[in-house]
Amino acid sequence: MGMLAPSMMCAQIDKLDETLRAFEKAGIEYLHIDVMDGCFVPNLMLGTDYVKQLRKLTSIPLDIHLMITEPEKKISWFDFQPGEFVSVHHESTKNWRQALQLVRDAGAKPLAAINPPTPVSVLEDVIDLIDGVLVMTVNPGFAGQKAVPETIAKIHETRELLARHGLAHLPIEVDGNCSFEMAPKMRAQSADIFVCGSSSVFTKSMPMDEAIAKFRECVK
Ligand code: S6P
Ligand code: MG
Repeated sequence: MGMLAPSMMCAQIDKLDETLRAFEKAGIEYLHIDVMDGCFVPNLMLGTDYVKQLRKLTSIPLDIHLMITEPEKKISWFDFQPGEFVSVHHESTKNWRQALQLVRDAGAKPLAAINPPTPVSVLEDVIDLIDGVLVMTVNPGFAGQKAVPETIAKIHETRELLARHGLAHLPIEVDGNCSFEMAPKMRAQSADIFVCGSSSVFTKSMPMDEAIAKFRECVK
């Protein structure tokens, strides 16, 4: 069964409470938080205070996606909690290992994130430090993009790499255009956690509870 991680940057701020209650009722597994610094990506989104406040509103575990330069210098700004995932991008730092280790030292579960052009082989550098992988299926920065087609095969390649290291059980998360059409293809390639944004859970074409139920069928 695939797990759902709705992208909170797609949530309407004036309906936040209603949305969180709907997620709790639907058994949503994680809340995906896009932290963007306007430098690693050309957009600004969600920060330390948002993360702190959100924890007070729900007990759904957070899945924090750091899209910030030199994350190793900023990890102490957050108060990561046990059970939370924190993704750190290969492309965001020269000190990838250090950044992932700092996430673990802070008590959270580090995920290695890779952008569409980045080869899966870079995961070899951090394989002993991670609790999973985030495969970006769009170039990070914005919701509502089309998946980069070449990224779909990278999901299976990632699973093979993990298996070679005896880590086939680790979760693979996919982020970007996890639509009703694309998600089954990603699931077939062995993705476990799906970031759900404007192309699924937050679609305007049906009520949210229907969209969640339909998406669950897509990633069974
Ligand atoms: C993009 C960000 C993502 C988006 C998500 C939106 O940089 O990391 O988490 O919020 O991809 O989903 P969709 O369905 O609009 O692509
Ligand atoms: Mg994201």
